[in-house]
Amino acid sequence: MRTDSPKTIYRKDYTPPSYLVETVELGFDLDPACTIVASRVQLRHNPDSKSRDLVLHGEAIELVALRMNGRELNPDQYIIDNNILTIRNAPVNVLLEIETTCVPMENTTLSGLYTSGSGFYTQCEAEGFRRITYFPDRPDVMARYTVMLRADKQQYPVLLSNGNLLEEGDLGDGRHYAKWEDPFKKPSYLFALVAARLVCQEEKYKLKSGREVLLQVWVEEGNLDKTDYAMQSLKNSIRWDEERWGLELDLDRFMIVAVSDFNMGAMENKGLNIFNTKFVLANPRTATDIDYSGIEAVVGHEYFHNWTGNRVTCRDWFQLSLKEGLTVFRDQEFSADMIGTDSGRAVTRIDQVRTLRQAQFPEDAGPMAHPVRPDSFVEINNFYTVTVYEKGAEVVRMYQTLLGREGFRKGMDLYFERHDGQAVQCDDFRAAMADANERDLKQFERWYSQAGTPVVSVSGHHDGARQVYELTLRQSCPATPGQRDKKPFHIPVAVGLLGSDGKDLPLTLGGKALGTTAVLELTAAEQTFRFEGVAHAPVPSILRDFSAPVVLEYPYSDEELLHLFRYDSDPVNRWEAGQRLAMQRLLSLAQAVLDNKPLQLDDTYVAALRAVLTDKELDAAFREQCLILPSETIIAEQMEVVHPQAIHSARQFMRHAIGTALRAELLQVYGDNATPGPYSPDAISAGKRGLKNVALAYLLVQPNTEAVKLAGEQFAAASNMTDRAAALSSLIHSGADAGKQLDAFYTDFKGEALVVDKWFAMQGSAPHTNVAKVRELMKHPAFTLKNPNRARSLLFSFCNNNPSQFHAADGSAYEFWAEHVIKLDALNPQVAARLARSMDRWRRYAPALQIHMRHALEKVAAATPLSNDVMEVVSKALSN
Ligand code: B3K
Ligand code: ZN
Repeated sequence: MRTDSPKTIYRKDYTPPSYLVETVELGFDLDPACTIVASRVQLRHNPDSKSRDLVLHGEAIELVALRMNGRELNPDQYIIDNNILTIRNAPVNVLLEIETTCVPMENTTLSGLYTSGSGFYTQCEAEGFRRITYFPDRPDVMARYTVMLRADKQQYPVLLSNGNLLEEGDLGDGRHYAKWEDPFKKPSYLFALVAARLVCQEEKYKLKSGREVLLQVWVEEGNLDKTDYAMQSLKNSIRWDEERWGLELDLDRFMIVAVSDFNMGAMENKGLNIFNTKFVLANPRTATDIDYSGIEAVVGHEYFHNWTGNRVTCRDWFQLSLKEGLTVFRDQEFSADMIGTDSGRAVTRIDQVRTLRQAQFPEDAGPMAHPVRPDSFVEINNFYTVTVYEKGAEVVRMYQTLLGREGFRKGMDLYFERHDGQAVQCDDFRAAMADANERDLKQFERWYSQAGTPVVSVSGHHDGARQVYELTLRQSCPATPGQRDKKPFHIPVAVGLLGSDGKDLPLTLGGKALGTTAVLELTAAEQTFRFEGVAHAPVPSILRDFSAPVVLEYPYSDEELLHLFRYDSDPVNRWEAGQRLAMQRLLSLAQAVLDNKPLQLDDTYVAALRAVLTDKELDAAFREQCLILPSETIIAEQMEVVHPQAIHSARQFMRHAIGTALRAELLQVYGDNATPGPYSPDAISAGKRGLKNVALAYLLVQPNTEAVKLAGEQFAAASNMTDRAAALSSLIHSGADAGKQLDAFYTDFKGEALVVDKWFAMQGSAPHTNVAKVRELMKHPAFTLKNPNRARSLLFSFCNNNPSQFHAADGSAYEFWAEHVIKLDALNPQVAARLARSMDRWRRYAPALQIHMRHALEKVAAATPLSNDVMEVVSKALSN
């Protein structure tokens, strides 16, 4: 909690650490009420630093003893101020022996050492290690760790830490010990320990080199029937990293531990990944297709960090995207390669585009906008954002688009060759890419330094006489907080041209044949590209595969979009044409709602959708994507002034009109895409379930006997969670009376926390759930604010995924938001600050709503005490 006013940290103020750590020996006497931590740290003065002040961080811990080079230090020989312990003018070589205590059972922040259920767990990224012991807790201090754990044997039979187990045994007094050593030097944020009553699925696995490694997935008793998919995903990740990047697992043992109280998805601690149960536990009865693909992605992500993050780490937290953007890109490629088909790959890409538009573009246009490599922060935990992660991944993807797959691989190889074992910067990655390919990537740096989503406006001109088709591209980027004027970006724009028969034209630029997709490099504010040998005016397919994270403007006519929607050989742009057609209609419908005009949907659009829906040549998963309309949030981003109820009515009207007009086809598709037999999470089966369930949702936009019956039958007969949850969700979202099913679902699954989360989430996001209903649900015995997954399941679902109720005209939901941001903050500032972000875009709403929103924001800003985390978010929202 804040004691003085929050301090802003600037990237430009970086200075090297004054002391480097060679070795760390940690001893833990684990007790929930008072854990004793003894630390022996061997330090050496850093020749790159002028300062001889030895600086250690420490937070929420009690200092019991401090010895330097064998001598006890008196309180007048060091200063503790604002969580920083400084020993002035220390000698060149220092051996520190530090004894501290902490109270894991009272640590509700879930940062540092905490208890969950009956076990101990740690989370040290970004700055949690300082909540365990005094230490230079910064990522550019890398050291070798040895860890001794001591705990009651009955209660904590399993004692784990990073690296290899050296020895274990009894201590004689009912306690036991385990000693671990990590052979690799690492920054403190990668330290981890677990002490708990757990069981594991384990397996010996042979690497390509022939070396055998031990893989373990640790869970609480009773969950061993839900670890197969995580284990399989881990093995796939290991294999893929070897095959695609030549990167081998460097340890003899690799462990995953699942814990139910966790602030985010998972954590890549060296050799001991700690996971939110949500991204480990799955069986067909409890997990949906989306859960399965989430597990694959997150297991992959954390495993891939072993090289991109752990072996090569970040110099400082401003460089966070160096590891996160790159590792998200790697997990995206992994998931796409696991599906293996081009259209499956396209579906994963469509999902990524949707995430960018749903969350990253709004962030880039709001008060928390920041460059992929931020220049300042108050609380680093607020910068684990969609910009650093997902836009960061887009930036990495653009290197690959510009350099080609081979060129990109050369850059990766050089990056590891140069920087293995180091803590480096985003610039070092860019330099490796440039040097390995002998390319000038200077201008590309702006993707790291400039915030905001660039807009690329394109116009086309066909000259029949000269058989030339000209594309003129102009770029601009809106102002963001602290950055008014932006310089041009280096933007890869992949382009194809479609003839009137729908086929791709061969492309020639400056006499050079370029196949059917050309990557144009837009580097100036305006550039014109002349395609030669184009006899007839084509339809341009621009930004294929979403080749850059930009907003594309092109004055497409309906006819052109229908042409692309029908023929584009690039599936992402084919989908995109459908989204544009839908968006135009959604925006005019929303306007019609506001103007009190009758609502209508044209047959042309419905016919185009029908053609895709019934095209059996297309993968089910792709058809599903084409059927999903832009979300209410994405529509809101297109409007000058946001009226959430009008958007909701427009979208519901359109869904209902589609459901009615295509009833017969939807029923047919519903029947055709059943997946009888044992459940399999593979992409084809998941695609079928996805299409079938989106068809069901269209048939059930409003309650009607036939569809209610269909959903009821699906719910009762479902042999897997995907179908069961989809049926229940369709019922609830339609406003049908689903009381019976809701009760049955709860009764069946009340012992499965992750399923109970779904039960809350479905209700929180249903458009009939108002704030009164949410308050009532919070009284349910299964609800608690203390567990982040549970808090997110209801509160975040309501505040982020139920816009028509969250923005109720009387402002009652904003009051509710303020109340719970404050309540959560007292427990867990990181989770509270995430909820605080729900109000980011408040200035775009209708004036009457803005008044209530400002009031709610001011209420939070005035609360005392208030964490730096929440303070930073709300003060940025309120400032101009
Ligand atoms: N590196 C962690 C995130 C830590 C978040 C700290 N607030 C998970 C990941 O990105 O893999
Ligand atoms: Zn990560």
